[in-house]
Amino acid sequence: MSTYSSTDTSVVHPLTPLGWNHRVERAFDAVASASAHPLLPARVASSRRGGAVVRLPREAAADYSPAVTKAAQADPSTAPCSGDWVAVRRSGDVWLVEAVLERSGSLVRQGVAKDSHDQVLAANIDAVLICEAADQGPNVGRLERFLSLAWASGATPVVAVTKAEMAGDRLPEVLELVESVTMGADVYAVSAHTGLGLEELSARFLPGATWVLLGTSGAGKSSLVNAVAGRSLMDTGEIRQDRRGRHTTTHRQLLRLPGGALVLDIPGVRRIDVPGAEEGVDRAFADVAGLAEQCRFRDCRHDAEPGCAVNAAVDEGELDVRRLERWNRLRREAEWNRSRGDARLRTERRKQWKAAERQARENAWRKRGR
Ligand SMILES: Nc1nc2c(ncn2[C@@H]2O[C@H](COP(=O)(O)OP(=O)(O)OP(=O)(O)O)[C@@H](O)[C@H]2O)c(=O)[nH]1
Ligand SMILES: [Mg+2]
Ligand SMILES: [Zn+2]
Repeated sequence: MSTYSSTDTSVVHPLTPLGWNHRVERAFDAVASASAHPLLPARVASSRRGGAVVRLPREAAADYSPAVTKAAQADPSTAPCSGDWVAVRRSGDVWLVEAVLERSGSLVRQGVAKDSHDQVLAANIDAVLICEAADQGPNVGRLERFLSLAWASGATPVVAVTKAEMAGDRLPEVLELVESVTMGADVYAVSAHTGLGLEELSARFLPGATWVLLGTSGAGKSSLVNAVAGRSLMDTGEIRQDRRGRHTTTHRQLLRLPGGALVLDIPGVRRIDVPGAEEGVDRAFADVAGLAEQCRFRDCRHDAEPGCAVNAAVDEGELDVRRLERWNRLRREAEWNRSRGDARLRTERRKQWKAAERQARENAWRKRGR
């Protein structure tokens, strides 16, 4: 049973300010019409193991239904996550998340745990704002990793070089370095302190679109959100001297900017492993991947094969050999993570198959016993 009819277009849906759209509406209607209970759509602001904070649009705490809990135990990446659209119902005094609606783009990193499940950082995102501070490098290897993740999400990556005022005269140099590894992604130099570049970047935050901020702790993500919003939506913090760093933002938040865009501010990430999707890596390294397509052999390893276009570009000084090495490393990592994922799937399937076998044997045994 759907409370909001999809045929009535005259009224603005109460969740429109939270990014509600036709795709989500269809997904919700499909779930709601198959449910025995009356369901409401809601968007997850933040989540933890046993429950989530959802917007209905008013904020409410919601527990997970047994089905959602069971699915999350089998595969943690299916658990409700910031940005998710869910179907909820009232059960006594509490809200229950009955289903997680199908996601569009989601930002996923490879889980570092042994079970190799992916970890969803943000769901249903349209764009990823990668924040890299101008005063600390910038670190091109890290940018390439973030970009690989962002491209794999299906959302549009945009790069913000934060704390730009701190680079002083070096800013053009910093930007040149950043732009040497950000193929296909727009780059903005911004400063939350001086306001530099904020107007240009803000123009990208279209109403109803969902952005997620990705960067290390202390990169200035929350400061940037506050500066764009013109008021303090998020706490910000000093950078600690110890390298491990404490996070100022400790849980994910879904915020609405004055212009109508939604922003997921998430805690800074230190370790970020690319998930098993080489496509993301190849999009981030479109220049190298494009060269690789011109190699004489389709399975060229770009070692010492004749007719290797990648090595030719290195020899001619057109491709930085370090970038080539980083591409190889990320591809190997993605390949490895995919194979781990495949192995896990195989193990799970074998378990399911064995359980089914056992069940069949028991059934047969019972029948014979009768
Ligand atoms: N000079 C300068 N400092 C900035 C700027 N933006 C942020 N900072 C400082 O950088 C530090 C970290 O900023 P936050 O916004 O808390 O960083 P964050 O990325 O949200 O960090 P986590 O929440 O831990 O992930 C704070 O001390 C800010 O004052 C800027 O544009 N210029
Ligand atoms: Mg923060
Ligand atoms: Zn080659």
